[in-house]
Amino acid sequence: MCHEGQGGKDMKICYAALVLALFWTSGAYADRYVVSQQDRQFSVPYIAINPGDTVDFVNQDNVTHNVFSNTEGAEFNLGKFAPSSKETVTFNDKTPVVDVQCSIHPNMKMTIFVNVDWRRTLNEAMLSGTKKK
Ligand SMILES: [Cu+2]
Repeated sequence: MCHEGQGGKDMKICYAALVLALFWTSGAYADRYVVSQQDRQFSVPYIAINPGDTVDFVNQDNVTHNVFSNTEGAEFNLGKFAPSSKETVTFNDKTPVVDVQCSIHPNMKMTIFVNVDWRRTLNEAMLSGTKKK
C-alpha cells in the first residue's frame, strides 16, 4: 500500500491514511440503527448496540406516537411524535439495559441493550437458580 520511493511527503500522507483506516476498522466509529413505529408497535422488540451508537426513531404510522425512556441514566423523551417524525438518540455506556416506551400506547415497548456482557448475564441468570446465598 505505502510504497517506498514516493518521496517523504507522499509517505506521510500514505501512513496517515493507514492510521485512519485502522482507526475506522477498530470500531472507533459509531453505528446507526433505525427503530420505527409501525402498526402501533415498535419495529423490533429489542436491539443490541455499542456505547456511542445512535438510534433513529421514525414514526411510520399515520397516528401520533411518543418515544421515551425512564431508565435511570438513559432518560429521554421525544414528546409528541407526529407521523413521519424522525429523531436520533445516542446511547452511552452507563446504562446497559434501556427500556423504551410510548406514553400514548402503553403496550408499545422495546428494549435497547447497550454493550451487554452476554456470557456474564447468562451465567448469572443460570447460577441464580442453583446458587446458595
Ligand atoms: Cu404509540
